[in-house]
Amino acid sequence: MAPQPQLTETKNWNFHTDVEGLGWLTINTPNSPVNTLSREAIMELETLVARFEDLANSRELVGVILLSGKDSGFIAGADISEFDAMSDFSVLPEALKRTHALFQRIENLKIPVVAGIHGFALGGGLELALACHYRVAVNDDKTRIGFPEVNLGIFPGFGGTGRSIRQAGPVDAMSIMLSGRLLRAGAARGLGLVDKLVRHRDMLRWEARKAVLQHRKSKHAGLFKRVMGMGPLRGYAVSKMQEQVAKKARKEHYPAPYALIDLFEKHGDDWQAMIGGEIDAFAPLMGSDTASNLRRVFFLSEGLKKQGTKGAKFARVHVIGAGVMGGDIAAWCALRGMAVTLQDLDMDRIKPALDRGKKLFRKRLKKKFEVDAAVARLEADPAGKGVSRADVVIEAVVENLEIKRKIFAGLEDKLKPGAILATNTSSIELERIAEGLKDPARLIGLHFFNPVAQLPLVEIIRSTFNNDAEIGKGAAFALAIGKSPVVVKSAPGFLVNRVLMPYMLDAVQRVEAGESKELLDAAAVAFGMPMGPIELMDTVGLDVGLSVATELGHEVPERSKFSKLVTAKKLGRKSGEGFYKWVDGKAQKGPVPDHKDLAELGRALVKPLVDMSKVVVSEGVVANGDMADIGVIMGTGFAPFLGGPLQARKDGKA
Ligand code: 3H9
Repeated sequence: MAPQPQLTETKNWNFHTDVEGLGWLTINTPNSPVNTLSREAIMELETLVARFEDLANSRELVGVILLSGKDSGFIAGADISEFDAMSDFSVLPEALKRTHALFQRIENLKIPVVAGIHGFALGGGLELALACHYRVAVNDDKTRIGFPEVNLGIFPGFGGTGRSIRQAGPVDAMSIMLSGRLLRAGAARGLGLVDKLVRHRDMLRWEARKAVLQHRKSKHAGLFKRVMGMGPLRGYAVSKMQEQVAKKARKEHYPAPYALIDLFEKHGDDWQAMIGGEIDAFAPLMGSDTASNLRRVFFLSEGLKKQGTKGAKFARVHVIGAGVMGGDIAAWCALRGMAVTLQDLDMDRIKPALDRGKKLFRKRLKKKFEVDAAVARLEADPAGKGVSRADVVIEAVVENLEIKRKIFAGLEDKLKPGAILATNTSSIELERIAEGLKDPARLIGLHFFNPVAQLPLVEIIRSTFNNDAEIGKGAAFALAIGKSPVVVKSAPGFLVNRVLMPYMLDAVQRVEAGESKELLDAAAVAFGMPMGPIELMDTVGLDVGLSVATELGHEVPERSKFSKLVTAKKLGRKSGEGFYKWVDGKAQKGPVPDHKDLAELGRALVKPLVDMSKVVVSEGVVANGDMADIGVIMGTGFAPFLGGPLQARKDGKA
């Protein structure tokens, strides 16, 4: 009897067979821009897999091809919005066991199951793909493969720990899981996570079909890689991993990578035992405050992406001022694909910025032709010809009201209709700059942070003249260049400088009163800050710190050490000496004196920052506490595992 055509549709899946007896399984999560493995999707898949088992037994199915029904990508992982319910320990182990069993049944199917990957295959999505027998992926700019779980305070929980080790070997698999870094398809192929590459998405079905018909199996689960997990080598690998992880995160703040290393130490020689061990090690992580706060940070940063005028397009940017900020903003925009003109008084002033741009391109772009294209996109423009063609004009000259006003007066008539007009001022009220314009509503603030390439935040400064339209466009532009926008009222110090300054000044005063700067910096780091306040002041520059402090109304006595250092041009990192001496970009620190409770001292140190975060919310500088939390995390690096200063205060942690 000829096989009967099959068609099953559930909320998340579509399954049909074709005349060759191939089963096409497509995932399409309803009401979501990305596919996720929700509990519902997993339960539906259980029913489908039972069907595959029956059809395979009756030889009505030759193989199954798993694809995504969405352009956005393959599968973005388990559904993170369900995790709060899953952090209930009593349900979690059962849920994990059930998914483990399901993935094992897929692996045990007698017929080949092939995953066709385009776009994002992350976390649980990659784990499902790894339970298939063969993986084909599109080798383009959009495909990204990896395990971002550590960023959520957990590690892979659907069998990904063991299966990635089986495919890629322990060293590479652990490195991917511990770092959360995402791979391009070519790199994933190199490691064995992917078996075959195709150039375009429309070749995916064809290649996957071939793989099923030829009964191809992944060749990567080789003996060599299994051996690498064994014996004394593993002990060495474990100590190296611990060393690497310790450089980035403390165990008490981010337990997940440490728990994953422990799991590897116990079971790294047996990928199946590793999968089995996942369940017990996973549950406490999922229920931890760290994981809950990191989920909060994830959804808050997702929320930032929702801002901005939809469909706004930006192709050309003109930056005025080729100093550190202007030059680096211009280079960043060119890196992110914009055609940029950079204006300053003469070529001598522009050239260093172009050179820094080249360095950035070489660091961030892999291929020579990409670097060359970025270099070509960043153009010196001493005559300012780019203004009339630009979609965005950003002024980043010295903090001097008269000079800024003069520049803007000359710009207004030359601008393209609808172009954004912005200043990168960090201290001058926007209204005072805008006053001189024919249309003051046009000027917004786009406040970038130094170093531009490293800090994700851009404060979108709103003056009393602005309408939602200008602010929406500003936010859309920040997103277009890969930055995270937070809208902030034009008020002295905006958000980030306003909360940072009392924190840094309090630490400076403690040093002046005789406390050890090394101790204070170590205490802040023990609390969870990326850098201590004194090292930060040296990094920002003491002159900059002093001028922002003065603008914000803080009194810094002339006889203070701080003022004296500025007068003596000991400005911190950039001059080679500030509170610390600096050699090759590193603060030369003395030993940290003993202290009974570093973390407690750290809490006391960040208190002024936390208190000021509350004040800025009550003054309406940012829309609400969530915005303050995510803005402060992105602008200062404030301990993400605490969920932001206000969340930490609510939880009694700060
Ligand atoms: C995991 O898999 C654990 C397992 O090992 C074990 C579990 C027990 N869940 O960012 P976008 C939403 S952990 C729920 O604007 P993009 C997102 O919130 C998971 N929702 O698109 C947004 O919603 P809305 C490991 C998710 O193109 C919308 O989709 N995976 C999820 O800029 C669009 O997102 C990750 O950590 C999810 N997994 O970036 C990946 N993913 O429209 C997390 C996305 O309502 N996701 N949403 O605001 C990402 O990194 C990015 O979303 C992605 C796309 C790179 C995929």
